[in-house]
Order: sequence, then C-alpha cells, then structure tokens
Amino acid sequence: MERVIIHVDMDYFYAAIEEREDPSLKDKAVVVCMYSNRGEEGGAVSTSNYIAREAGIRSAMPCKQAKSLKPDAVFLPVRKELYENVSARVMDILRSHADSEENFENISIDEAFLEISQNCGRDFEKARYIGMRVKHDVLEHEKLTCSVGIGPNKLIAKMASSFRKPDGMTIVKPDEVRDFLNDMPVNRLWGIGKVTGEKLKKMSIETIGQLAACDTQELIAEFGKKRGTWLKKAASGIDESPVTERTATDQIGRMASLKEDTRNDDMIFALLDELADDVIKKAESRKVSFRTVIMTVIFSNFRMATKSRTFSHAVSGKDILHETAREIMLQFLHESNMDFRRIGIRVSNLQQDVGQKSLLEYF
Ligand code: TTP
Ligand code: CA
Repeated sequence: MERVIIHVDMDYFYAAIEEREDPSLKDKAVVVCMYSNRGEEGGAVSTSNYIAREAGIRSAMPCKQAKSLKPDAVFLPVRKELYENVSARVMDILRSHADSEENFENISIDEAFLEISQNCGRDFEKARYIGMRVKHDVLEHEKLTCSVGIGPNKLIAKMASSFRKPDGMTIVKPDEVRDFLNDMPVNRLWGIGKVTGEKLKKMSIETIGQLAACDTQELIAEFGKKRGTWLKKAASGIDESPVTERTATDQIGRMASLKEDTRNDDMIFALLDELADDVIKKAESRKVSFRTVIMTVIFSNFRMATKSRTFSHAVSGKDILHETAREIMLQFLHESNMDFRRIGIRVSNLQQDVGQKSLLEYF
C-alpha cells in the first residue's frame, strides 16, 4: 500500500530561536556557540543563521575560526533548555498533523517524520495542502520557519526536505522518485557517510543513479550483505521502515557541570536534585512515566561512567527519581575517590500515561 510521509526540518534552529527572542538580531550574522566546559576559549559552532553561512561559517567549526571569517557576527552561547522547550512545542504541533500519535517520529531536536497517508487519502495534492498547514501552524504559533519534504517513504521525505531550504517545501511523488535521485551525488543519499562515499567513488560510482544501476552482488561483495542490499534499495528510492514513536529509545535527560570539581555531597546532591526536578517537569509535560533511570558522571580527569536502574514497571514522580538518583550517586561516590566534574541524569523506557479521558475513548 502506498504511503505518504512528511519530514519536517526546522531552519537554522538554535539561531532562529535566538533571532526570534531578540528581533534586533534579524539582519545580523548570528553564531550560536557551544563553549567548552568553562570559559569561552575553544568552543565550537553549534549552528549559525544563513547570513553567517554566507561567510563560510559551519556547524562544528571552532568559534575562533568563525570569528575570523566574520568578525562582526553576533556570538551567543547555546541555551539548550530554551531550545528543548521550543522543540517540545513544535513537536506537539507536528504530531497533531499525523494520522495518529503512533504515526509520528521525532528523530532529533528539530526534525520529525509524520505519516499522513490516511489524512490525505494517499493523494499527494492533498498532502501538499497538509504540508502548507504544517508550515503555517509552526510559523503562527512559534514564529519559526521550517522546510518540508513529502514522499512515499522516510528516505525520500528526508531528502526532499533538504532539497529547498530554508522555508522550502518539496514534494516527490512515487513516479518522480527516480528522477529526483538520479543525478544527485551519491553522498547525498541519507545514510551514506564519508567512508561509504569514498569507497563508492573508488568504484567510480558518483551519482545515486549509478548506484541504483549497480549489481547487488557486486555491492554485497564490497560492503557485506546487509549494507550492500540496503545501498541498492536506498539508491532505488525504496525504504520500508515505518514511522513509529520511538518510546523505547526515547529519553529525557539533563546534564550540567558542577561549579568546581568536587566530591562534596552537598554540592553534588544539590545539583542532582535540580537536574532531577527538570527531568520530572519534562516527563510530566509530556505525560510519560519511565522504567529506567540512567546516571552519567564525568570525573575531573574526563573519564566517564554510567550506571542505570530499571524498574519492573513504569514509575513517575519526583520522589522516586530523587531517591533513585541519590542511591546511584552514592554508589559512584563509594566506588571512586576522584572529583566529579559533570553529572547527568536521564530517564528512558518511557511510557505514555493513559489518562481517564483516553481510557474512556478505548471503549
Ligand atoms: P541541523 O538541522 O543540522 O541544522 P540547523 O537547524 O541549524 O540548520 P538547517 O537550516 O540547515 O537545518 O541541526 C539542528 C540543531 O542542532 C542546530 O540548530 C544546532 C544543533 N547542532 C549542533 O549543536 N551541532 C552540530 O554540529 C549540528 C549539525 C547541529
Ligand atoms: Ca534543522
């Protein structure tokens, strides 16, 4: 059965939020920087707006280099919590356009897939209308633009959304898939990284069309069965993976640095409680409970350690998280005599809470 899938990718997400929060930034180059643990030296660019990109600034570039490319750009520190809150609201808007809650998949802070096969009756013209509504709603409610790709599967939808950016919309109907992919450089195929790209180049395969024309056995010989088969299929525009809410791998977490490297219980537990409170707030706003609590610590020598606890049933609420986090932290303190630098707490194995109203709807 034909499917219709939308992929939404927010435009220059962190920098767009900063522009929205401070309209005086609108016509300036804006660079959002992830500064290293403490201090502003040695940070890397998280993202930048399109004016900054014109000067050659890119994600992951050292902030110092960005500064030399565009000295008059505005450099701002990452405000992750703000972006996460905006993301959660954007995702709620997007989710509301999917066929159902289960037909929604949030793949990163600013990207999601929505299956709309039923909502559009498998009609790509109606899908175009839904795509426009999505863009309209996000702009109206969050004053942010996004780029939309619509296709018969996730692979094509994802590649379509990056075809016209920012504020674009690209629709690839099933009979257009072949032309859409044919002349694209092979490394534009979603899922192909640097290593595979270079290997293919050595095999004189430069375009997706050439890859699609390859003999499957030849690809299997070079890349192994799983990868070889996938390459052939993907290059032919075939992708059967379903759009599903990723509750099992989905996590809610917070991590922060201590004011100084320390083993002081009061300092560590104060920060831990603060982080746990934030996690609970997020879990409550998403109406989820959790089965697993994961704690990560980074010691003063940058060594990282992780411990987790999984309950036999889903739990929720501040008390259980505080208690579990403290127990795990005591184990960390017990097992090591190193100072702590950063601590993080996450919950996973999330389960949607079924409220009274939705229970009624089942019957
Ligand atoms: P992207 O969607 O890759 O980039 P973007 O939204 O900034 O720009 P585009 O218009 O091209 O989609 O990433 C989403 C956010 O993730 C981005 O705003 C900042 C963050 N990010 C990093 O912190 N580091 C990185 O290296 C990248 C690529 C993104
Ligand atoms: Ca984006």
